[in-house]
Amino acid sequence: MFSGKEDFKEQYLAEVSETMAKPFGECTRREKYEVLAKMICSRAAKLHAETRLRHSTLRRKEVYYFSMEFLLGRLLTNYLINFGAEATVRAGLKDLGEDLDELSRMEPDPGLGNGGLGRLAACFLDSMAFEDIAATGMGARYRFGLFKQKIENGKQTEEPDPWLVNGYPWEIRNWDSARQIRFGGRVERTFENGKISFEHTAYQTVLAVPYDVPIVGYGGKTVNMLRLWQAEPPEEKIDLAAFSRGEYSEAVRERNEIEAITAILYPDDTTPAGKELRLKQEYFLTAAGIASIIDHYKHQYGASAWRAFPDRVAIHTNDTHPALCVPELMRLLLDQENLEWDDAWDIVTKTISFTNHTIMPEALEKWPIGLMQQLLPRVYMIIEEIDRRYRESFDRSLPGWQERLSSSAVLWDGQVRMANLSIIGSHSVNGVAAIHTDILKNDVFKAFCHRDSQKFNNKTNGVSHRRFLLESNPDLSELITSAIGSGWISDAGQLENLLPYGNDSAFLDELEKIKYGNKCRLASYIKESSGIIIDPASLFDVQVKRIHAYKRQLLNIFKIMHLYNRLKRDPDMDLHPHTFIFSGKAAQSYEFAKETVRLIHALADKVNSDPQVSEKIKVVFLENFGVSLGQLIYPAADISEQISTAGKEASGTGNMKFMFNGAVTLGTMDGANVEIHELAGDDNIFIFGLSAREVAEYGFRGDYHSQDICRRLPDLAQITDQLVNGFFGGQTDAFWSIHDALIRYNDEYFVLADFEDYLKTFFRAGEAFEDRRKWNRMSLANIAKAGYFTSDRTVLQYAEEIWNVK
Ligand code: GL9
Repeated sequence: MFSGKEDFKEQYLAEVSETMAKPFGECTRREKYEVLAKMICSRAAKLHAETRLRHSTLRRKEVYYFSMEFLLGRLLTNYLINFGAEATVRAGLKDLGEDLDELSRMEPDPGLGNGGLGRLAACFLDSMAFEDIAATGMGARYRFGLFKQKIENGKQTEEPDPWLVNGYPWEIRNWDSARQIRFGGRVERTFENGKISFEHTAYQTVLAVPYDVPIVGYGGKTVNMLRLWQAEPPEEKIDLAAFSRGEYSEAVRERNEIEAITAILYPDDTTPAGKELRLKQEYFLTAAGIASIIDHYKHQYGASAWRAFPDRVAIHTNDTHPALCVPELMRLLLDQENLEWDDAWDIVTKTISFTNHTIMPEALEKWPIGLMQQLLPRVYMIIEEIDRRYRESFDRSLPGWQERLSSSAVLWDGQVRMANLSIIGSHSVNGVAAIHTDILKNDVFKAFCHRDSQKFNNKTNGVSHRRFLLESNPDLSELITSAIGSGWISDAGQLENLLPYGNDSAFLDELEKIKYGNKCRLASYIKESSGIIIDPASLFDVQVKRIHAYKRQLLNIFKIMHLYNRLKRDPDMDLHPHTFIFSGKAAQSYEFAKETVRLIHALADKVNSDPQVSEKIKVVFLENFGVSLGQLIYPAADISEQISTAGKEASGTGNMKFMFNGAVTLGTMDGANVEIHELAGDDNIFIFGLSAREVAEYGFRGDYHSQDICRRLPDLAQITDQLVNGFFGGQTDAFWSIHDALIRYNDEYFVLADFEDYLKTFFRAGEAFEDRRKWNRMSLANIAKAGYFTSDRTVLQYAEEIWNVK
């Protein structure tokens, strides 16, 4: 990319004066960032053109990854690393009196997702480019990403995230590839020459304009694309008559209505949005993406080569949000390309595949039939026909068929069930960790599995170890490379070669020193951002993820309350100093989660301001969790808290990011923790709590009584009392909703049931930490075994076993 730092400086300075029209010295840091990013982006764009040409010459099968969420994180440093230009640029900038990390912080971190699901999609893009898979991401360009979290008086408040105010240097607006999307209107059947056709009239037209973001694979050879679609009104959409009457807002009403489609990301992932706008967003992405695929295909292979479509194109739907890919692809094949139903259906089901990401029942999307009919009349007709044919084909000879049919049909009880539509319309359905896939097969989607077990498969999640280790933890990466060479960067499995270093005390000391350095880095961020001073020599016990009842931040809080109570009774208690670090957003309308955030702050106030305990324990909540903050936190953790109720966390991916950075997991047998346990081995992880089976059995038997546990454990009773007895201030400050969830409503997530074992296991981990040698060896074992959790492995499995891409 640059022949050396002098070459870089020359090109960069020329670029600065050309685009900013002022000398380098007069530019703000943000401007300097912007020019650099634009420069890298245009090189990436050029390589994208080359990649496309190469892939199309080789007739590579193309993968389209549809996702309503992509959490890309910042791109500058990542792309410099991928182009092999980081050191050169860093050195050149230094000569110019600038610092790459400071410039990089000027980049907005686009919050186009809620959490794990969105970040997974971004990791997949990274790995697909690295593996030279011809892949395109299809997403939405929300003007406002996930809200910015601010804490005011100990409570979460939400502020808009206008990430685009200064423009986004990584995108290329591609107006000439815009599509027209239709909403509403009427559909009439007409007969002509013995053939039915469907005429759609009185609809509203929305323009879908793609913004393309280049996705640079490590090594810089493959550059793919993420297409973010933006909704825009067609130019003529302004009511001039209203305008001249002085009714300005009426004049632009429809424009605004259309722009609203991609104005904001839905912040709730597990509550049914129940919003017409959300359905519009989903169809908007789906229809724009499918139309562009069809056009590209026709351009490439002609307008009659449909039979070969599934051999050349794979469409993957990330959760049910893009489930309308199924009827939309049917619609185009039937109405536009004039295929017969059976042929079209064969193509659709061979092309589309589907990943389920959660078993939380409230996240299984459903839409009222009336809404679907009114908003998408033709698409609804197709869904109805899919449902009719599914019912017709259902085997009614086996006992219990009625129940199986009723749970698996698409239309039920006045609703369109999107998961069922996705499953029926796909050739592959996968879960995201072994235990999750088992639950899908044996429970949530049992009826389907009974019919067609072949369809179901597991693809355990992975994360980009290049972003979350190589980029986020440069010192550790250097140590690893000095020991085993740099092969691990492109083949994470090679991290296993670190295992012999478990007996090398110099190496282990170095590992500890690096962790300490990362903890210092986080400690200074904490001091700057919250004023709290923490001791980098203390054990960093970290839980960062969305705030949710099933993820049980509450269990962690109760553990800290327990420590507080004990230290008050016995200030000389033998306890290595601990810093408890939390970070995560609560969905805007999720009251319980917001109360949890308030509780963490109330506890932090109490603990940190009490000199009797604050020598031993500190509690910190870091505001506004996101990809960038995560990259600072994961490398600094000693303990990774993964304590969801068994059976509830589909996989988790934070657990993997911690593991790559040598944190030791304290967790339940849930999601991918099960596989972490298997790989790291019993000695290198701390497992506690009910198993998924035990949780489920309590459910069948109905014999869990949370109050019995409080009766048995006076310490725990004291803690639940403290939620409401004035411990945290007056009655207005009490945490009644949390107290009631546990005591009155019988603790749905088994917080109290798991408390005792959690605490015991926590103390075991603390003891292990005191033996530095032993701990460092555990940490190393985790790094060495983390290779399995690279998203490189995951996307290769998708490619081979689902997409059939060589
Ligand atoms: C999630 C699961 O809850 C996680 O366990 C899983 O690791 C990820 C990725 O597969 O998917 N499903 C889901 O709806 N979210 C997940 O994180 N939610 C968000 O992304 C907010």
